[in-house]
Amino acid sequence: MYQRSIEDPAGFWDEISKQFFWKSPPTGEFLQYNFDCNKGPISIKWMDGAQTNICYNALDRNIDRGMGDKIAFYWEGNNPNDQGSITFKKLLEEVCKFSNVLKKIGIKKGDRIAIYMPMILELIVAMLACARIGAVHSIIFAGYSSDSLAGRILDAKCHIVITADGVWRGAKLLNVKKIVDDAVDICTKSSHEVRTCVVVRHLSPSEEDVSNLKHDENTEPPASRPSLKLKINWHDGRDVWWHDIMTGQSPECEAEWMMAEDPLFMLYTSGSTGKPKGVLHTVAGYMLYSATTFKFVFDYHPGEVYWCTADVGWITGHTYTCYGPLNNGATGIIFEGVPFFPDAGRFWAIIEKYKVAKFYTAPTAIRALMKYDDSFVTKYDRSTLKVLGTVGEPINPEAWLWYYNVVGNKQCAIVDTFWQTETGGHVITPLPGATTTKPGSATFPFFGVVPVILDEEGREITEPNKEGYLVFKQPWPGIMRTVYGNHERFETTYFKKFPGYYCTGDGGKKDSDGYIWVTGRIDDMVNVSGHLLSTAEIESALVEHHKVAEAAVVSHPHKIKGECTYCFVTLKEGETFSEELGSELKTKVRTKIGPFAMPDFVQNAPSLPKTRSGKIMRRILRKIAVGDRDVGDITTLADETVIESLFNLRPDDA
Ligand code: 6R9
Repeated sequence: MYQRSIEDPAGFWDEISKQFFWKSPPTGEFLQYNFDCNKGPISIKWMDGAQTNICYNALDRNIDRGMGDKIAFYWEGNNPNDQGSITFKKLLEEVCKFSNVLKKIGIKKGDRIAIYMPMILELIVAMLACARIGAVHSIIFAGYSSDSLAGRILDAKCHIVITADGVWRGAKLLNVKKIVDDAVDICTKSSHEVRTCVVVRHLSPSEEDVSNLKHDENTEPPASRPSLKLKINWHDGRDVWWHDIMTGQSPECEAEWMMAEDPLFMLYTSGSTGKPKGVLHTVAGYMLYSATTFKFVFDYHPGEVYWCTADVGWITGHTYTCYGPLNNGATGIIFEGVPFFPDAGRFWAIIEKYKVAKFYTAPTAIRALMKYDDSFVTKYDRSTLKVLGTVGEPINPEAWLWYYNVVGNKQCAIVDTFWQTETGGHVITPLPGATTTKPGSATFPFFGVVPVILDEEGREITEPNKEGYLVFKQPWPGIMRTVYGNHERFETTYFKKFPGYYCTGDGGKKDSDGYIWVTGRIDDMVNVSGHLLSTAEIESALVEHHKVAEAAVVSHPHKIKGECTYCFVTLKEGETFSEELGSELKTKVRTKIGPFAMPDFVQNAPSLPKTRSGKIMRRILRKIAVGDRDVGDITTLADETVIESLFNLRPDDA
């Protein structure tokens, strides 16, 4: 199948497309593309001219196939006593009602909708409703700060935000609505109007709750919903309750028939310049690719329960919590909580509770959980498990083996799936039961994907184990089509360095058996717990502090997170560095970008190692960060004494 998929991609995917519903089927040229920026603008079109709707395929098509009463999602709350579920039929009804809501408030095909929500079923309803009426969803992970959220609302010019009042994350109660309020204020200051904010009542008590609940405000762990602790502000005229606006809506809504290459959603990912890029995916190609990778990589069989722990706010949640599983009629789980609440056995408890067969998580979670006694895992029944997946960063063999031996009890296939927000779905991955795996290798390309390793000059490296740039030679249906509002940036970021190839930004090598090993980012990106952060973005947050003149941020290895950030800051004349200032700067980054971006180390740097032309030599900073005195070639360095002084100023815990 792989051979056919790369020799005749159009024929291969045409056959697969027959499993879907088309209002008007693909008839013209199945694939048209230009991957070479020397030959003209980069463009990728699959099934151009065909008409379909991904929400219709995910719901109506499956209901027509007799799956109406099947559970589409279980919902597992942060509190183990909080749970729910929704069938395909009920999900369609809710989606149609919310589609009608969106239409009622004036949303039309092509409008962008910002979604900032915790892991609750309404999040799925909201995104599918957008897809149903042709609105472009822009989901922002509900862990981003109000600044980051505002930046994304502004970039996409969203006039509506869908959110919830709050969420429990472990023992922490987060006021989600407050972050949205602050973000909307920032937008208003930039003369952009957010007209409507739809709020799901998830935790905040209604008046009736307030009078009925005898709730000890200081009870920990948190009691079940609602919580009297959560108090939100309300902006009349702008804010509307989800349940109010849904009342009386018809549970039917005809799907908008979308052109294959119409936009489906955008999702922001870090950019090396510091400004996030709105990665744009289109309807039909993404539908084919998300569904097909899901089917083969998890070897999904009807009746199985599948669980992807990723938040829907990341691409993994888009493709492998929502669209991929639903288009296969699979039963999934939406988990609101965190792996350590109430204790480090939570993942495995959920696997037992729902008899999960296919499980998908991140290496950072595995590393964090393997520190605990194995009994946290083994006390739960995991005999239903068949495939265990990982994604987000390279997995170290030690974690891989623990996942295989302890979690999977040596009975499960491990699939280490390499892909990106930009690729839409898995691009390098084993197929369970079919691919012989090696711990730490993502193995081989998925159907339609042609990976190549290039050297600095753009020549293909054929020599085994020699590291180079990981690039792809031809498009697959799920590849991104553009950066929202900035096609030039799309071309420069991914296609300029090596004309004719899509450049991942990752390094990789092939071993003598042809297995691909992804070695990590080779641009100015840091992968913290599977989340890509741009060093430039962190640097600009740091220099916003009035005492900071210049900042340089590099990656530093971290036992659990994989990588973390190490920041060098040069203070303004007359300022002195202190531990206190260090913590203040960490908090600055946290509030500017989000909690997950908080740096682990901040070090004083009276001056930075620079080339004579003034470029910061990050290669040297990376060495200093880990205390490695073998700094390599320093002939281009303007002032050698800088190095010694920086070594002497390293924080004690680094
Ligand atoms: C899906 C997702 C993409 C970056 C990617 C790479 C890293 C993801 C990986 C992996 C090695 C794997 N990455 N999976 N590295 N092995 N199996 O994570 O998307 O958030 O856009 O991150 O993550 O560096 O370039 P995204």
